[in-house]
Order: sequence, then structure tokens, then C-alpha cells
Amino acid sequence: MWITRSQAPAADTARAIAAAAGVLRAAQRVVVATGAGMSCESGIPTFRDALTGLWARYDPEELATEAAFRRHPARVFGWYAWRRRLVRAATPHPGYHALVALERFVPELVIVTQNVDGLHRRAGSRRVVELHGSLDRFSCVDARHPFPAAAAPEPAEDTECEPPSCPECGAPVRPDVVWFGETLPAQATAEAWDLAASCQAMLVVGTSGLVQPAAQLPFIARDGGATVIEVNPDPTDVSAAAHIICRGPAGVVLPALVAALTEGAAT
Ligand code: BV8
Repeated sequence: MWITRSQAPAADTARAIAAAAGVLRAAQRVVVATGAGMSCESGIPTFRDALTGLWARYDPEELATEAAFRRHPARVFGWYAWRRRLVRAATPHPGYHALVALERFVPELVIVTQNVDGLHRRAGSRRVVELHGSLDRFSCVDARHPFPAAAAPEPAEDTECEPPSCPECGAPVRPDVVWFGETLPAQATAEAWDLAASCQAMLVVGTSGLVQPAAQLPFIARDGGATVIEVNPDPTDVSAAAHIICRGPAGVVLPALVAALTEGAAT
């Protein structure tokens, strides 16, 4: 694992990383809670930044809700097709690979993500809990009959795109993501809440902590006695729950964390 001088974290962040490594070294179960900030060094805009170009004039609730899809199915389906194309063109940055490497140092490591881009799995992380669904799955909007992703239209340019119809019931097909006002998948939620309440350490990477109920996880972990470690270049609503704060980008801090654990293991 190499770190160039320009990528070396600032002194106080280096101290925070050393402290975080100490906590991770002693932990049996570690949860890594990630948000859109984890993906942006791979060129995937954060949720709010995804409202650019054709989509700039809409607010999230106008694109990521069932009501918006029923009102403007081609606009919403087109937005998701655009985001799928962005994700397909992206590659996991060193921070993702560092989380895969971290599995060697921790008996049990689980990623709990708000992201729908599938990059953790693509990087090779073994246990990933997707709280808000995935861009790679589809189902019809009424009965949620599964629909093969390979049959989902994907226009080459940023344009509105009519969703296909469900072969079983004829209803329009939607991406299998959790829209605002929709409840999270029951199994993923139960697993995430259980893991948060029983882990010894939680790494919170790249989330503003604004979207509920996912934003509760760091506080559940803290109340459960875990050490909460935030990785984010900016302060957030989660910072209040954090014991250790690593102010820096995921693509720099996470490799530095693994380097500290590797050095520690060598001495
Ligand atoms: C629900 C999938 C039951 C779709 C998404 C209580 C109070 C207030 C509001 C509510 C509440 N309960 C429910 C709500 C409503 C709502 C909500 O929370 N609204 C917010 C906006 C106030 N929640 C819901 O609707 C949830 N459902 O509660 O159901 C219910 C039902 C009806 C009525 C009541 C309750 C469903 C929420 C899920 C919505 N779906 N995604 C899609 O992607 O299209 S949310 C989506 O946006 C993402 O999945 C993610 O969760 C969120 C974006 O947040 P972040 O990931 O945190 O990203 P953000 O851009 O905000 O921040 C990026 C961070 O990264 C920043 O801090 C930045 O500094 C940092 N960063 C930048 N670069 C880097 C970095 N960090 C590290 N490295 C870097 N390089």
C-alpha cells in the first residue's frame, strides 16, 4: 500500500487515523456505514450533485418518489438510466480496496450502505447490506414483479426514457431503489440495526447524516457502546456521535488506515 507525499493526511488526521487503527485492531465486529461521499472519488456525483445537466432543475423529491414516477415515468426512468451509465463507467477507488483489505484485520466486517451503485460489491467486499436498494435491479411499480435488468432500456444520451411494461401485469417498470416516503427493505433494516447495536466500532464514511432512518445508525452504535469513527472532509450531523474524526476524503483516509494497521501488525 503506497501513499504519495501529496496524499499524506494532515497531522491531526494522521493522529486520528492512528487512534482509529488502535480501535479497529481490538474490535471483533466492525460496521462500515457509507453514503454518497464514498462514491464521489469514483466520479459518481453525490445525491444532491446528481441534479446536474438535464436534471438540474428538479429537486430530489421530484425524481426519487413514487408520485414523481407515476406523474413523469419517462423523466424519472431516464434519470436512473443516466445514473446507471455513470456507475457502469466508474471504477472503485483505493478507498474501496482498503475496505476489502480491512477484512483481513477484523474478524467480522460488514458494509451497510445508503448507496445504490453496487461499487462495494464490485470492489470485492464480502458482506454488503444495501439499505436503499440497487440501480441494478428492477420491478414493476404496482405488484413489484421482478424485471430482468438486461431487458431495461438504456439510452446512450441524457434523455427521458419510457419505462418498459411488466410482462405479468403491464404496469410500468421502476428501479428497485427505496424512494422518499417508502420504507426500507425489512431484512436489510433488521440486519443493519442489529449489527449497529452490537458492533465494537463503526466507521461512518461519506454521509451527511440528513436522510432518515439511515442517519440513526451511528447513534445506535454509540449508544450500544461502540467507538464511532467519522471519515468525511466536512463536519456533518453525524460528527456529534463520533469519538474519532478523520477529516479527509475516503480515497486517502481509508488506505492510510489500512497502512497503519499493516505497520502495526509488522511491529
Ligand atoms: C422512510 C435511493 C418511512 C434512491 C435514497 C424524519 C425526519 C425528517 C424526514 C424524515 C423522517 N423520516 C422520514 C423522513 C423522510 C425522508 C428523509 O429522511 N428526508 C430527508 C431528506 C430529510 N426519509 C424517507 O423518506 C425514507 N423512508 O422514512 O419511510 C416513512 C414513510 C413515510 C413517511 C414517514 C416515514 C427513505 C429514505 C431513502 C431515500 N432514497 N436513495 C436514489 O438514490 O435515487 S436517499 C439518497 O440520498 C442516498 O441513498 C442517501 O441516503 C441520501 C444522500 O445522503 P448521503 O449519502 O449522506 O449524501 P449527501 O450528498 O447528503 O452527503 C455526502 C457527504 O459526503 C457529505 O457529508 C460530504 O461532505 C461527504 N463527502 C464528499 N466527498 C467525500 C465525502 N466523504 C468522504 N470522502 C469524500 N471524497
